[in-house]
Amino acid sequence: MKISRSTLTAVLSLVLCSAVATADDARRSLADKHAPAGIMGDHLHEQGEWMVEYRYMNMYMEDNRIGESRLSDQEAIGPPGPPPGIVVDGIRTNAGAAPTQMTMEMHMMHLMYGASDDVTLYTMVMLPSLTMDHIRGDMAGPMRGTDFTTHNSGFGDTAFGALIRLHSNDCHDLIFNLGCSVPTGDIYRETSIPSGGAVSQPLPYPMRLGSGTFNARPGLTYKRYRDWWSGGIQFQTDLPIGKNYRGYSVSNEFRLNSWTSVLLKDYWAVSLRGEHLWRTSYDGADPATPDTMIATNVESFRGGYWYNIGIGTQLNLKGYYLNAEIVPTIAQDLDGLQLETDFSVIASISKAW
Ligand SMILES: [Cu+2]
Repeated sequence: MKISRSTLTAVLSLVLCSAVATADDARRSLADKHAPAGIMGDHLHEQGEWMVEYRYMNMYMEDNRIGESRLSDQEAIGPPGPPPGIVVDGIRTNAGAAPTQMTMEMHMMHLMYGASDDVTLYTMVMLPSLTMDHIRGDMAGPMRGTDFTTHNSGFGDTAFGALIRLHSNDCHDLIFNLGCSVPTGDIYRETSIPSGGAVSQPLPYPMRLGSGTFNARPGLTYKRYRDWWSGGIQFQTDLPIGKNYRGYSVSNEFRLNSWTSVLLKDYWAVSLRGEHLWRTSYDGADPATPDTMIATNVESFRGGYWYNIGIGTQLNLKGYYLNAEIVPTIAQDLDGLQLETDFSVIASISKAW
């Protein structure tokens, strides 16, 4: 017996999507039409449709960790010298200062355009605003234990790409993200705050606005719609290509997300998301960032594993789409000595026409 492809697709749709009573376009226009706020690249637009979105994120980090164990601020600068600082994984560091707290704030402008029903183009401009608090270490002499704050803000790297439909039927979407970023963010600025004006030094790695490299950002998203709920799985990467002009490349990043959204009303949904995040260490080194000074200068102290939970809500009201999430970090295992992540908040407002 010969079964045509369309018959097979129809039978599969009936089996897999039996709970979907509504037509696909109508179902996809309800409050769970986008994935939770922390997810990008999960949806397409129809040909000729535009979407503009403003997205805000703030990540809060406080206290140092070695692996999974927390250190006090005094422990992070080591016992009073000599020799100054502390040794972690065979590397002497934090002799100048130790970070104690950081906020990574990001404003994002996101534009999407349906080039065809199967290909949506997007670009995202990012404006990070980074603030880090520190305490001074042994190299500060009598100033040991005093605190100072550094700040940096401006344009970050700019992301763009194409979202390509690999497969869809009434209740499934499979979307490939052919994404990349260009190095529009500055990676070298000096500050004289730590030494009180006598010597200026470059801001350490996490205080820099961009990666300095072109990055490939491929990703794959599977989404499924049922009558009163929807869910998805996404694998998304961020992979620097080569090294930047300062002689290093940032972490390879891999994110594996899964989420479920439940419709409370057609215009209101709630969501729960789990995220595994892996980052590798930096490659190479900026020669102007001595390891002994501070742990944020150490290339091998950038990687690790994080597990985050996203608790979110979505509102689709009068043509405006509101999407917000609070994202506590549940578990983390950090390479070397780093600030731990406590939680993030992510919120966005978008409109399509
Ligand atoms: Cu969109």
